[in-house]
Amino acid sequence: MASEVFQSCLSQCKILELSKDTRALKEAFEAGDLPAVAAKLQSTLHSLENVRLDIGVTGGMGSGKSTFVNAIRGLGDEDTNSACTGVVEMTVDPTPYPHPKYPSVVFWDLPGIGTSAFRADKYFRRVQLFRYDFFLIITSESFTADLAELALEILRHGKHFYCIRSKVDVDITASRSRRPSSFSEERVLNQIRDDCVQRLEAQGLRDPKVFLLSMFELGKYDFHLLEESMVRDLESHKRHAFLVALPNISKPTLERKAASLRQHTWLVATVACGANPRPVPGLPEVACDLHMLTRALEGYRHSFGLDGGSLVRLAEQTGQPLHEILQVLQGPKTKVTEALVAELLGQASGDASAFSQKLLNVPVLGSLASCGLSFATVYRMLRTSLDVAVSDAQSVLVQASLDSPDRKLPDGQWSQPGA
Ligand SMILES: Nc1nc2c(ncn2[C@@H]2O[C@H](COP(=O)(O)OP(=O)(O)O)[C@@H](O)[C@H]2O)c(=O)[nH]1
Ligand SMILES: [Mg+2]
Repeated sequence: MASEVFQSCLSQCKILELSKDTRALKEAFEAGDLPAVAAKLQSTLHSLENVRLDIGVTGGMGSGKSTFVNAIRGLGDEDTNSACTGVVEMTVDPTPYPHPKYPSVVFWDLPGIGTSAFRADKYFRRVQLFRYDFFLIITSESFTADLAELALEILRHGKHFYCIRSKVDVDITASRSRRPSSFSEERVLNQIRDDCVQRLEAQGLRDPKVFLLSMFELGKYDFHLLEESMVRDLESHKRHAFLVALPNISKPTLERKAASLRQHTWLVATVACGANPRPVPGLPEVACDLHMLTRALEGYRHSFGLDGGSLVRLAEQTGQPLHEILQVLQGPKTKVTEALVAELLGQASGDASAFSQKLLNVPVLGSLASCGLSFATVYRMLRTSLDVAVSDAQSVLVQASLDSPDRKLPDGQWSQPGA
């Protein structure tokens, strides 16, 4: 466990660059100056929590751009702050849609492409290309020359884009009903994918990737591949913001999110023990910032869709009674309080002292001897709470899919419940 923590410290190097003062941080660490380390990491955490991410959603008219902007934020088309959707293209100007829980992650619903006199450079001047971290280009039909031109223009500016072919549910339903004897879902999907790739190649794009989606069942088809690509291409601090904000629609998403938050526990534990530590009521040998830990645990509930608002929405979307969803939770069923955090710290302190002994033998952390037990207790409590949140999120998804067996998909994926 101790070496795992040390590894985790090292893997934070990229994140630490955010503090713009890595050398001072290293020196403070080596001198065992925990308050100095904590102060620097506090500003790192603050930057991580507030990092801005702008995602441009563009493509054909009526292709599902606005529906995607809603679904990726865990919203239905009729929820408050959802983008207007419908058979008529509604978006005239770029419209920002901040994530309801993480407002610095913004999805931009961009005007659709479909006029005869299209010019990619003009379009991007109008929507201000430089504003976006990356683009999603969506079409519900073949990729046209205009869409390929759009992609090439994005490339010219050194930005990433991802091509999405939407409404594949429609193709599958049609194929199943029209040609039932020879129907193969995989074959239909491969045909669509190959056609899209060929058309993009014919327009001069090299090795294009196309992701097949249904905006009505976002977790299905190629969503996990799309997510994997987007996450891989983002810088580390933006990657974390993006992952935390993703809707909890599939097991792979939950696992990626958990891995990113796990890397964070070290940062949170250091700051909680180093900045404003106070003895924990009923546990005087442990000193930490209970308020900060309460926020961290609330953050886990929100990110995994276990907070009251998300669970109520999920119950509405799936028709499952709320009390049945709540029954499967092992972790907190209501807002996290400081009293609960103190209780969890008490449970974690039982086996933390052996762990803190091991920690003291780890170079770097050994110099923080004065807070060894507090750090070990807090770290252990955070890791356990995170594991419980991940397991609760998985149970909730299974529970949410019970009522309608169609919702449960192979490969541990689920169709769309809320964020
Ligand atoms: N079957 C199906 N319909 C979709 C999908 N995505 C969007 N739609 C429908 O297509 C229409 C246009 O969607 P919208 O999001 O408004 O398209 P936009 O013009 O690109 O923003 C709406 O009636 C949506 O409900 C999808 O993946 N599958
Ligand atoms: Mg629209």
